[in-house]
Amino acid sequence: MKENAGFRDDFLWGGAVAAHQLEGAWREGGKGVSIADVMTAGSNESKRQITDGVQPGVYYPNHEGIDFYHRYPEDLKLMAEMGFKCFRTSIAWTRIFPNGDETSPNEEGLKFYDQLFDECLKYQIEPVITLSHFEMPYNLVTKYGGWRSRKLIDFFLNYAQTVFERYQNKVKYWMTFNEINNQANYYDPLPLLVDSGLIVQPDENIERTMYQAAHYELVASAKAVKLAHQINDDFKIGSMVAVTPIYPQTSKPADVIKAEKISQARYWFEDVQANGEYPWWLKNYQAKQNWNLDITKEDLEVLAENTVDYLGFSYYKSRCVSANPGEAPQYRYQGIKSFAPNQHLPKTEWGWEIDPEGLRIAMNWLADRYHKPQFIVENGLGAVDQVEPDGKIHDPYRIDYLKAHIEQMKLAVVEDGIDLLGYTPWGCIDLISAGTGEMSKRYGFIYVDRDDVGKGSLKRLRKDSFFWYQQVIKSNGEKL
Ligand code: BGP
Repeated sequence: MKENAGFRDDFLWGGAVAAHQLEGAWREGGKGVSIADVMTAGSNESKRQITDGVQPGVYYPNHEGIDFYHRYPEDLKLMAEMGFKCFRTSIAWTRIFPNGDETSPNEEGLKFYDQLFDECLKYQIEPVITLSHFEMPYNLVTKYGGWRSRKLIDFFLNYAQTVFERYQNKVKYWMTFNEINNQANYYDPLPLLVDSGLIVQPDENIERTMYQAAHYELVASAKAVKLAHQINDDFKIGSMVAVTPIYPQTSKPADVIKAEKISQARYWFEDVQANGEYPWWLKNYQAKQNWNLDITKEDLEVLAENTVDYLGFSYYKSRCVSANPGEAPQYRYQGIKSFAPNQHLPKTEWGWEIDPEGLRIAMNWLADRYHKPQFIVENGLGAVDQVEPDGKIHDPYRIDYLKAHIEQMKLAVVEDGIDLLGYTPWGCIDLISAGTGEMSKRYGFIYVDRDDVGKGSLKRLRKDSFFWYQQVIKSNGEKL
C-alpha cells in the first residue's frame, strides 16, 4: 500500500451542480415538467412551496436557472481554467423521459448530454453523474403518487439503463439518488416531496409512507447498481447521503442517547446501500409498528447482493441536540426545530454551523461503518457576494471555509488513512439554492449575474476563490 503523503495522484478535484438548479431551458429539447419546475421561490424565512402544476403568474426560479443549457461551453471552459479533473452534475430525468413512464427516450435530451459530456472530455474533465437529484418527472408524482408506488422501480430502471448504455464510454462515476436520507426528515414535508415526490395526504401516516417509499428507492438503487456493473464493469456507482454529525449538547447520557438515535434514524439508508441490509434496530422498530410494509424476500436479496462501490456524500455542517427532561429517545430525525445551539461553532448567514472538524469526524465514522472508498461530492459556504465597482468579487470567507475543510479532509486522508477519491465543492458556479430557491445564496468560484427575481445579464465573473482553488488543484492540495 502506498504511504499516505497526501492526496492520491489521481485525486478528483472538481465541483458539483445539479441539472435543475442551473440548466434552465425547462421547456426546451422536449423536456417534461419535473417536481423542481413546480417549486416556487422561498427565502430563509419563507419556505418554498410546491404548486399544483405550473401556475400562470408565479415565479419559478428553476425554469431559467443560470441558462447552463445554452452556456455550458463557456462554463466548462472556466472550470477547465481552474484545472478541474471532474465535474459532478445530474441528468434531468425529464429530458430523457419527459413524463417518466414512456417506453422510449427523448433523443434530443440524450443528445444534449452527449454534447455536455463531450465538452467535459475535451478538457479531460471526468463527468460524475447523479441519476436523480431532486428532479423526478412531475407526472410520476401526480399519476402514481411518487415513490409510494412500486411501479417507480421499473420506470427508474428504464431511465438508468438508457443512460448507462448511451454514455457507457463517456461516464465512469455514477450515483443513484442525491441525499436519499433527507426524506427521513419527514416532519418537514418539503424534503419528502423533493426526494420522493410524496405529496402528503392529511390522513396519512407519513412515517410509514416514508419507510415504504424509501424501500422502493433503495431497491431501485440496488437494481441500478447491478445493471451498471452488467453494462460496463468499469463503472463505479455510489450512494449519496447528506452527512450531518449529530452531537449531544452536553455529556448528559440523555443527550448522548438522543444524538445516537437521531443519527441512526438519519443514516440507515447508507447501512442498506453500503452494507446491504437494514440495520438491526430498524428491523425491530418496523416490526413493532404493524405497518405491513411491502418488503419482499427478493427485495432483500437484491439489496444484499448489490451494494455500492463508493460512498458519495455531502457535508455542510454538524448539528447538536439536547434532551428535554423525561424525554424518551426516539428513532426519529426530528427536523430542524429540534436542534440545540452549539456555542462552540460560528454559523453562516443561513444559520448553518461551520464545523470543519466535523468533516473529519464524519469521514472516520463512515470508514468505521462501511469500509468503502469515499467521495466528498458536496461541501461549501452559501454566502452573499458583492461585485466591486472594478468587477471583482472578494470572497475571503469562502476561501477560509473551504481551506479549513480541506485541511481536515487531508488529516482524514494522511493521518487516519481514509481512502478518498475526490472532492467537488457544491455550486462551483453560482446557481439556484435548492433549499430556498434564492440566487443570492451563492457557493460558486464563478459569479453569475442574476438576482432573486430572475433579473441580470447572466454574465460570468471569476471570484477571488476561483484563483485560490486553481492553485489548490495545481498543487494537489498542498497550497491552501
Ligand atoms: C444539498 C443539495 C444541493 C444543494 C446544497 C446546498 O442538500 O444536494 O442540491 O443545493 O444542499 O443547499 P442550499 O441550496 O439549500 O443552500
